[in-house]
Amino acid sequence: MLRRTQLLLALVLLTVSQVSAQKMIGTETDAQKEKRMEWWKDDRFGMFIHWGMYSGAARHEWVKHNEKIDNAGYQKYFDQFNPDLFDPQKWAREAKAAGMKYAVLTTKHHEGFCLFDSKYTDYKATNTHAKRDLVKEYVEAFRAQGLKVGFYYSLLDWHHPDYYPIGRYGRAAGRTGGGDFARYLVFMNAQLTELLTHYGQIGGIWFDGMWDKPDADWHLDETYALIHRLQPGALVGSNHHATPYPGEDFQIFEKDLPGKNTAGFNQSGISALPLETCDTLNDSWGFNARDNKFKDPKDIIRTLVRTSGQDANLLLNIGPTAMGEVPAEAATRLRTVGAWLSKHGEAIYGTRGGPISPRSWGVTTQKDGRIYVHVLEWSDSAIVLPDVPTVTAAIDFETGRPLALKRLGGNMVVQLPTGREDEADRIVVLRR
Ligand code: FHN
Repeated sequence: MLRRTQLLLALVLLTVSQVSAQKMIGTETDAQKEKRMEWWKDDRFGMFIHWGMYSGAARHEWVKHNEKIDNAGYQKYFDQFNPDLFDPQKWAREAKAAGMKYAVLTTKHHEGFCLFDSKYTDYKATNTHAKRDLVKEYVEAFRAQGLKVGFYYSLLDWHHPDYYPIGRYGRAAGRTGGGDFARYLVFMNAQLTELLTHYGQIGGIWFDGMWDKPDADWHLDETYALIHRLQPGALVGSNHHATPYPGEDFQIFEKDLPGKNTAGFNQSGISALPLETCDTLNDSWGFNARDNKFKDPKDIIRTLVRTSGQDANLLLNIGPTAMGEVPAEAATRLRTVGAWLSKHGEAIYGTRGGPISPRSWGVTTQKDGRIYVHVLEWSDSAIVLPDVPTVTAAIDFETGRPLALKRLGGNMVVQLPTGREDEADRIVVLRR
């Protein structure tokens, strides 16, 4: 009864506030929007964290769907959830050491379990052995390391009875045969209000799961307006795999570089919005004890370089164990990337995509009148680049030594440092 009254009250408050919020979004100029997003574009690299009850199953975050587990069968992961070793400061230190500048944590994934103390559900960490608001601890720890915090929120919900009609996935996840989707949206907006009012300044909300019911009326304009009203600075992105909707601030590509679709998720081309690629260190997002397909650190660095060259961010995932530990395979990879960034970060942070469009051999980034040519796959001793007439000199990033630069029929032929062909990235700085 109390929960119903709370939801009704939330509905009234939301409706009133959405009207003024919608007006506000409409008045933001392009320049204001660019300013709002500047920190995020400058940061370039963030940590994605998939953590929930599924981490206890240790068989992929989709275990409830994959193994057709109903609510009763899934209850044991709730009962067992006891992250004794959860030390968000450790996570934050790992993120910082990796050179990441912001983070996005799954506050609620498709299973419906909330890591935060929401008054609109009992299905939350505070009711488990954890007995703590884990989102609060994450926020405090990451902020203390100077990292911006963001929240992932799954629109799709395999647990909530009002997520009805059920969508494409989790059909055997034990939901009832009825429910009120309008009430679900009120619940969702009420939870988002909690997330945006209880934890201080939030970098952004990262939605997922709309692809489960792409044709449902999600009233996105209302939800987005709500977010922008509660936190005008927060960014909104949704991983719906389609062309972005009004009110979204950036476009997300999953497990692929912007515009590519090798993994089968991305159904749309590149829009005019700022871009982000999200990717995994192995094949899974949530902790999966059977998934040992961890990527070569060099390839991870190259993905970061290629996203920067496309003027995009990289949100790189860790899937901590149910106890709260970052798997060692993930931690070592993060440290390798961090060590590389500590030397080469100048050519990544604060840059924008370079004047030469991405090529099979690599990409360019640019900042402060310098062009960084990132040579990723090329073994010859010189490279041919389209001429950028303002360029006056080429320099080896690593040693600061000049490299030969010749102009030839509308191209620049640039000498490459030799003997370093195996490195993740050879950077040539072009000075103007
Ligand atoms: O189903 C989810 C998946 O578990 C994970 O959260 C990723 C992250 O981009 N998004 C969904 C798949 O598109």
